[in-house]
Amino acid sequence: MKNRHILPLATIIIVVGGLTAAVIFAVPWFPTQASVEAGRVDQLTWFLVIVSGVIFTLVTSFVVYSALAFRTADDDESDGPPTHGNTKLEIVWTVIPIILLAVVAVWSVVVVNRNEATAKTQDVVHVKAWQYAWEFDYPTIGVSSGDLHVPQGTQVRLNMNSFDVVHGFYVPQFRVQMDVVPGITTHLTFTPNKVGTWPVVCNELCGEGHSQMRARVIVQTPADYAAWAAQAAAQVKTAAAAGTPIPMATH
Ligand SMILES: [Cu+2]
Repeated sequence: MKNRHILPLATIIIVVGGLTAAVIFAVPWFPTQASVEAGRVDQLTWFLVIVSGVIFTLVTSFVVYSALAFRTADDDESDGPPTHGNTKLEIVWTVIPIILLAVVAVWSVVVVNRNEATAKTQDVVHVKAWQYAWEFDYPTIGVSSGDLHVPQGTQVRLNMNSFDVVHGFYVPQFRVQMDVVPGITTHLTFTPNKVGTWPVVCNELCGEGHSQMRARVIVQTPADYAAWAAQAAAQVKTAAAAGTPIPMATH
């Protein structure tokens, strides 16, 4: 590359790179990380975003600079010089994406394997989905709830069934999602690591009430969770003894 191109091109790269970095880093793109899985997913996502930002900066800068620096005069009708590619350049822009894609592929497999690994202790919850609601059943204590209560620090396994169409169980703060499909049982595991209340969102367009198909996941300390479970189980027992309908657990 000729020396006279270096300074203006470098200036454009710095300006475009600065703007790109500002958009990437100044905007809080991701919601809170509230599960062990979220950290792994976000690391991979950040890698993809930053690599994309670098490539975007280089391509945009070269295009902008070329359009400015190699513009012909308005009355120049002559053909450009004949060129037959540039083998070195083509090898570079083929090999670098191959390496990047290989890294992303291997990294993705590692993240999925670690996120789906079964822990020694799991809390199992049955999830029922229909147009347009969620229900969470706790088989060990015989309780049903409209909110998903889970203890902090224990892996949760969801066994999920749909009674009508395909729904999508998604908690943005956990960065995990799984379709809930009629006729089969699908599974999802996650380990909440932050106490708080997060939205459960249906993330599969399932009908006109799709956007209303929301619930809450309530992550509690193990002690608070045990207290909730005991209280909810007691309510069910009392109702069964009195012959009244079994209540949904309250929060
Ligand atoms: Cu749905």
